[in-house]
Amino acid sequence: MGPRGLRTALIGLNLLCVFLDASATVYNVGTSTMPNWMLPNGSVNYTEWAKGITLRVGDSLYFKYNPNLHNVISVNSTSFAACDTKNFLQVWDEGESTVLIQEPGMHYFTCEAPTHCQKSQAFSILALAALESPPQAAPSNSTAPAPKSSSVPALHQPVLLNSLMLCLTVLLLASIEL
Ligand SMILES: [Cu+2]
Repeated sequence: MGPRGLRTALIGLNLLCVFLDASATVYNVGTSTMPNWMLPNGSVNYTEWAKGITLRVGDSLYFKYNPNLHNVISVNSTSFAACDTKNFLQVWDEGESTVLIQEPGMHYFTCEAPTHCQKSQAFSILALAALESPPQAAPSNSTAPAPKSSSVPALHQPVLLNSLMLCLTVLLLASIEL
């Protein structure tokens, strides 16, 4: 690839970085207080929280919890309805988990610890396709502030910054090649 090809590739990469930064959101589950994944104690209602989120494929859910007390499991709708934690689909247990949403549709999360699902440490959340418009919001134009930013209760900035830094690092390395 000549310098011209490299330059074109670099511009493409730059656009991809801008797109990734603008489109992917990391949501703190439930609350902005840390840890955020716990037995509901009156201050947090995961089901209500999930209703206020417009989740899209490519977004992530951030769980922070005491790994001695809790974990995160994804389950199917049947297991979710029955609080059956035996047949989970995936498990995260390191105390800090960023779960990337890879498919549209309903996603179901709970904790494997006995009775925690029954005590409402559980929620279901709908994921829209990556570029789908939310049902209630008109497409935003470039002059209006994005409606998403004002309604997002808790954005986990460090993770977003990490992905941005990764993009910038790749760009820097690519520009050195020029
Ligand atoms: Cu738990």
